[in-house]
Amino acid sequence: MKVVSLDDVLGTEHEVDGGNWISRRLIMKKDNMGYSVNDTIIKAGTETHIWYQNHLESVYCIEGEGEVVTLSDNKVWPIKANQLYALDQNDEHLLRAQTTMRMVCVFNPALSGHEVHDEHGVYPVDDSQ
Ligand code: 9YT
Repeated sequence: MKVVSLDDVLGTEHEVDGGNWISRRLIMKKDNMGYSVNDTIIKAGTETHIWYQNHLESVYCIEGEGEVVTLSDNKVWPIKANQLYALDQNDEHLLRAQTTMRMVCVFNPALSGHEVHDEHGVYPVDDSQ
C-alpha cells in the first residue's frame, strides 16, 4: 500500500500546467493500478476544448461550478460540487468553469503523468512500458 499527499506532487514534474488548468497527478501509469488519478484545478472563466479519444475519464467536482457542452449534440450539462461526469463515449466536449473548479479525474488507461492536450484536446496513447 502507499499514501500520496498533494504536497508530494506540488512543484514536481507531475504538477502539469495546461494553461486553463493545473493537473496534479497523484496516481500514474508507473503505479500499475490500471487507471490514473489527478487532482485538477480548472481556472475560473476558462473554456477548454477536450476530446479524449484514447482514454475514458470520470471527473468528480469537489469545488466550484461550471458546465460541460457535449459537441455531438450541443447539450449543456451544468456541473457543480458533488457531481461526477463520465465521458463514457470518449465524448468531445467543452469544459467551461464559471468559478475555479477542483476536480478529481480518473483516467483509463492510466496517464504517464506528463500529458498535456494537443491542438485537438487529445492526450496521446502511451505505449511505453
Ligand atoms: C476536467 C478535465 O478534463 N480537465 C483537463 C485536465 C485533465 N483532466 C487532467 O489531466 O487532469
